[in-house]
Amino acid sequence: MLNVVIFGPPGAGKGTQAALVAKKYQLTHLSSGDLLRQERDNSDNGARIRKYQDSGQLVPDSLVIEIVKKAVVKKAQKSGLVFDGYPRNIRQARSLNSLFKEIDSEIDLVVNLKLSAAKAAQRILLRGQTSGRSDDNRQTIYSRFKVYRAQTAPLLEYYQKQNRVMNIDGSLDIPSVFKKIQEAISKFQKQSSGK
Ligand code: B4P
Repeated sequence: MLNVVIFGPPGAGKGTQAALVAKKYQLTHLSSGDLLRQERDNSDNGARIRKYQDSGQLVPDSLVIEIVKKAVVKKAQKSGLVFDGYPRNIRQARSLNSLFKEIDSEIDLVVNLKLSAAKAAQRILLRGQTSGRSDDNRQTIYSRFKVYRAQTAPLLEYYQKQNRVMNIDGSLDIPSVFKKIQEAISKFQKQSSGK
């Protein structure tokens, strides 16, 4: 069993790396951004979710926490989970912690992808040319960064206190970042098998 959180600012490569980790280690990939986009298209909460995503603000915890909880309970498998974009504030982290306690498991590793705002913005604008995502534009990127700094980045301290954070240079190319993540997972697995 392995449960990993891929952490980092918007555009750091969370979605890209979470998909690679899920495939390699046979984990279930849970992206709160994707779950919210699906919910937006299929539920009465659609207009509310769209309003927050399009402005780069966090969708209210009352909605996100429930949606993620359902997905965790439904998808929790023996092999584990890889989270991308979740948790994004301290309330979500605490709720995830309690949920994992309920299923007698825990977050093993938080992979922090480090990337400058300038590089991340470049990537997001590039993706915006083809993604069709209404939040991949210059104006929204600015809000997404502001929200990241104010609400999400402080979570690192929460996980650092638990000794779970591995910092990785997210500015490298995709295979190089993935290689470093595999090294971090391997180190964690060796440490925990030696306990
Ligand atoms: P997300 O969908 O999570 O969007 P994001 O933070 O921008 O990350 P994303 O996964 O898209 O980008 P990535 O770094 O993979 O969130 C969107 C919105 O949903 C939020 O603003 C918020 O409103 C809401 N939301 C989501 N989760 C929430 C939560 N928990 N609570 C409340 N609200 C929530 O990749 C970016 C680009 O870089 C890609 O095009 C990729 O191809 C490219 N790339 C990746 N790695 C690269 C590399 N090494 N080199 C070059 N390019 C690379």
